Amino acid sequence: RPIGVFDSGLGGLTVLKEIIKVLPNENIVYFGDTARVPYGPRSKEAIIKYTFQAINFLMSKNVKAIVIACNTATARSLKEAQSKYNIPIIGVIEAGARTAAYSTKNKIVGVIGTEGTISSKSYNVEIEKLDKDIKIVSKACPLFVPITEEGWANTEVAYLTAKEYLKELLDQGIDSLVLGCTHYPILKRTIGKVVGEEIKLVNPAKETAKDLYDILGKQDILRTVNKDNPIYEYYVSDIPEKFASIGQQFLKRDMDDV
Ligand code: DGN
Repeated sequence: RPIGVFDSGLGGLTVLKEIIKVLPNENIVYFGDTARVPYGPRSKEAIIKYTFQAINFLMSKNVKAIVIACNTATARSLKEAQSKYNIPIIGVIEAGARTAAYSTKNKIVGVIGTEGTISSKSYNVEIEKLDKDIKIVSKACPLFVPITEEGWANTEVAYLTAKEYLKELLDQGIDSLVLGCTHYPILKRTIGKVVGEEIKLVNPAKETAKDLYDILGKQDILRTVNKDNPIYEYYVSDIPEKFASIGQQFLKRDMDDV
């Protein structure tokens, strides 16, 4: 049985990429809700509805576990999804918070994400569970999503946008920065230029992939025997052309099954 990966659009491919690195033998079904992206500015109720629809679709593909790769959907609907369905469902925020809490030395952590993720304070809640003394400085950076989708991640526009968004966080003396949105790892080089090498950039997808490995291992549902190549299937809720072309940059591998 495959693993299901759900995102509001194509950003979740950065998470898929990390999952494939850690679990190269697994079959995966990816669903991107491209008709309704972005989720960032939407209400909690709308996002719960969309997430349940996405999970129902993935369940119809007989998935054995689901990763909600979207930070906004994790922030708004993970708990509701976990209590409604009886297969393992994980999000990206707990793993990202854990990585940040362990990486910070001066206990000042920056978190960036969509408006929905930042206003939910989900990263704050998860980081504070691990260490109450960590100060969290957060900032919504909605323009990063269209900039990356335009293929402008390494341009002057991206650099100046990052400089403007991140100056408050730098003023507060953060030593770690959580890239709390699926698109932001694509901007890693540009963000790194703005914040400098001393600030650790945290990509929640990396630890999420390890969590998934542990969960599948514990339930004894890992696909360890690699007799055939794994199958990756991609589904989107709107026309697939943009997903296919830009998706390749996000995934840095060819997608034949869009
Ligand atoms: N996938 C979303 C997230 O990680 O929050 C970003 C895209 C969006 O829906 N705004």
